Amino acid sequence: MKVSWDIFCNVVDNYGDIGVTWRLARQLAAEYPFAVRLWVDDLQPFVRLCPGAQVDAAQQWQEGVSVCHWTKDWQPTEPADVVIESFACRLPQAYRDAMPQRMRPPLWLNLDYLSAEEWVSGCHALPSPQSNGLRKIFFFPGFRQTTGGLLREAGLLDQRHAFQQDQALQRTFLRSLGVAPEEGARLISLFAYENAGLASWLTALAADSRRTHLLVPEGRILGDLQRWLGVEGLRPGAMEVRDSLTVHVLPFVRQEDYDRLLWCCDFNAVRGEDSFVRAQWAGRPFLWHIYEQDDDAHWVKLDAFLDLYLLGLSPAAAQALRDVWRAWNAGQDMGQSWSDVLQHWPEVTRHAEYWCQEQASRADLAAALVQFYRNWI
Ligand code: TRH
Repeated sequence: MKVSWDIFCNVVDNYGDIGVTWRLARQLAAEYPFAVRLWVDDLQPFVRLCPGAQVDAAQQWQEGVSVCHWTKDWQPTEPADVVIESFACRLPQAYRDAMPQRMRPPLWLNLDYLSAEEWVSGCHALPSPQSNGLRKIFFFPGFRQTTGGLLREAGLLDQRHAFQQDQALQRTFLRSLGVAPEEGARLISLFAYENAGLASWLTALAADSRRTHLLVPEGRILGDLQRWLGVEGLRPGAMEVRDSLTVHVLPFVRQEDYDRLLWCCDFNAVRGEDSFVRAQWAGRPFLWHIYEQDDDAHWVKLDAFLDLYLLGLSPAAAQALRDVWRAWNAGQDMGQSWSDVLQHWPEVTRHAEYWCQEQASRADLAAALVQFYRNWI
């Protein structure tokens, strides 16, 4: 009998909750002899990441994962050997009650949000007693040896490397998205929340001596983009040119193709949690639009990541990156900080690959979860 895993995902908003849990579920099913069920309470965003999926199926098989619609009228279900509630979502009461009834109660884990803050190391893998008599383990992804690591599929970096070496493959991929970049142009992808700083960045790119192609998957940033361009109703396939800047609006693509997009680009603007990690595996410099939290808690998270990420850069390059990231997240003028980053372009590009390799030298999140389970039984 295969070891069974249940992963619960409550979609709060955007794509991050399902993005992370779907990626984890797929990896566990593909790389280990496990039976994996993913319970999702909203299938709409799932279908965007996995376009072959059905939005109204109570249960469906996708890439070896049994994807189940988690509805309010919960039907009695035998709990799995390992139960993961993601981002502190609340398991159905009947399921919680059934967990201690199993002959061997499940390993119960809460998969937490990603943060580079130091306290994460101290809280990772700590148990907490629950009302059903079981203990729940708080499992934290992270960037340090003392955390649960980052999601990274087997062979991901080899695939990425092969793709980045193959110009023809990249051109074919970009053509499939309707993009044919000019020789020597800089490629930048842009995935972000609404951002008042965008206009100043676009102005700097348009005035640059080097051409830029800006590739923008449709999403929340389109309003700011339209305002700067002075157009309305931008749709995937739209292309606009302003001096040195060519803007392409792309469709929202499946998760694997989003990786390829990041791999093609010289610089990636990403957001949230999952695209933030994928940009790091792309080995290219990037800009993170962090998910805003109450009481400005996200600034602490942003600085904690920068403190780690910038280690090893020259003081001037580190300052340039810190300034551009802070300006972007404050929605402030990007002109000066972007021009400072351009001054250090070779160094920040080398550093992105160095950071990627350093992070990849640690166990990935799925491997860390599996090891934790094996130690626990
Ligand atoms: O969508 P997000 O803003 O999700 C956020 C964050 O996860 C945040 O931490 C969380 O608290 C909040 O949701 C509720 O950003 P994120 O995490 O990058 O997720 C986007 C997903 O969409 C990711 O898996 C990549 C994927 N994606 C595609 O598959 N195709 C695309 O074309 C694009 C642009 C993204």
